[in-house]
Amino acid sequence: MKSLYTNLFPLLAAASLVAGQTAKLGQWDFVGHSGVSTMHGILSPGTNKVLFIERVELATEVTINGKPTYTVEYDLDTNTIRPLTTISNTFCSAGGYLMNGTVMNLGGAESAQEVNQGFNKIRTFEPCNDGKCDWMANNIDLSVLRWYPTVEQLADGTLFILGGANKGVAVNEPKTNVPSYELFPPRGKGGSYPIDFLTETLPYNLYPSVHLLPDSNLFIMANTKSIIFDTKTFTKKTDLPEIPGPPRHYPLTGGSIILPLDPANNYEPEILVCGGADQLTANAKGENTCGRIRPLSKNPTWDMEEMPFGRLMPDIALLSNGDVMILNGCLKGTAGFGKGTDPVLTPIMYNPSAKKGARMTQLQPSYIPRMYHSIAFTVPSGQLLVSGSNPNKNPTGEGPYPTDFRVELFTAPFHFTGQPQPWIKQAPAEIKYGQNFEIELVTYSEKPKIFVNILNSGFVTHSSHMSQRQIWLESELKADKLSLKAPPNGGVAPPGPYLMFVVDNGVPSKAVWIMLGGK
Ligand SMILES: *[C@@H]1O[C@H](CO)[C@@H](O)[C@H](O)[C@H]1NC(C)=O
Ligand SMILES: [Cu+2]
Repeated sequence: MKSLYTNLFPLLAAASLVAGQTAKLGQWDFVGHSGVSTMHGILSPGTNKVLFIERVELATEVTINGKPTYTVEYDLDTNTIRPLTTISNTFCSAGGYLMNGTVMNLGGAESAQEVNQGFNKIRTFEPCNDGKCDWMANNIDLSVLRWYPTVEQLADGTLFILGGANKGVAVNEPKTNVPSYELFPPRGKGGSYPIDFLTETLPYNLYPSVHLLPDSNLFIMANTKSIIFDTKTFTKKTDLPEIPGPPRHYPLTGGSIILPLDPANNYEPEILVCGGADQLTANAKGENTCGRIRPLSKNPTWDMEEMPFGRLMPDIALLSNGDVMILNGCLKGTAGFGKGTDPVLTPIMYNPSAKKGARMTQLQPSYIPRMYHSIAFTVPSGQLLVSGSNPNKNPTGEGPYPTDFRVELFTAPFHFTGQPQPWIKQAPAEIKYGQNFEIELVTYSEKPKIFVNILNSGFVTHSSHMSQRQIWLESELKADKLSLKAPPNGGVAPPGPYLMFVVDNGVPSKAVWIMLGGK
């Protein structure tokens, strides 16, 4: 069989050569095939499975009853795929969790290959462990067409759906711009409401950055501008200073993240924005700066730092120990089909609590270019899933950057200290805001030094990690029981499913799923 996979096998030998350096630099493992090109990815809550979603295109190898489909459930235990139904075209869509753990995927593109248009469609998925769940069409549509919108979960669990374009575009413009937001579930009469910020930030305002702040308001960024948006009145509250350097959004795509929130500093939020491209040409240079800002401080300013190299289309992912990985992407060009070159294979580990200048460490390079349409996020094992790359209009094994179906797991250096991982033996399935609760823990260290966090790995697409969030919990160790306190409210941690990791002397456990909610 002539398969898109045939170009991979010589590379496997190369992977094992690096084994000796794992302790210091981390380790890449090629674990399986994604079947579809992994343009979007999200964990299926309560399971060890991931949902991969691509766009409707030619030549996918995954079918249901002989018909191609464009989304699968990937099982991390067996590294196998289960084809799911394509309800409507998911091309450049967005998503997240409802507070009961239902997975939402919304927005998209025109009808193609006998699949309905998805611009204003909402698709839902109720997670399962029995192989019986599938995508379903939601009975309410979005109120307008949205391609490249962003979704962020609000403090009460509602999804805030922002922006996009009313058709696929290389660069957004006034006639394609959708400068509005809407909520899911809709409130009152529903509908979309205008937001001037998305007019002021043309043309670089697609997949805008949106991060929920602990005061329940939103940090919104597009192009070089950012604001705080009040979620009671749904109006702009404050303008923040402009980030130095080039625009940071599509097609000059950079990445952004809210750093882990910590009760030790009263959950003071910090936003980190890295990478992008310096101009809208094929010769554009990957931007090498990161900006970091405290949006709720008295005088918010962008504190700039340099990465060892530039990076367009970075994925910025939270790791199980609270460090941040900056990976994937390339050094030259812009986002879009065939528009990026010179892959950056070396990931950066960013330690948010280190001093400026000492935060970034270069890790083991991958051997797979992860260009346009690739993803990365932390999975229940505590490893980072890295997949995708399809800068081609349709999947192809040809060209400088063939469509890549290899799923990798990256195991970070902190797993190779020689100390066994702590083990969460027993934990509640659900916790309520402010609740004190206990978990049973097995640790192997002589002097346990325990920290616990909960993590939402987010809905990941196009360098955008929607609703990605990590919160440290107050904790106290008594014999083999660990006393913990749930986050105080939904501004700190919106209700819904989280992975909970215990970190002992820097070594994280595997995660258990926990539902956060209630009063
Ligand atoms: C989750 O909530 C949504 C919206 O309220 C609802 O439609 C869905 O049935 C719920 N799912 C479960 C499993 O309860
Ligand atoms: Cu795209």
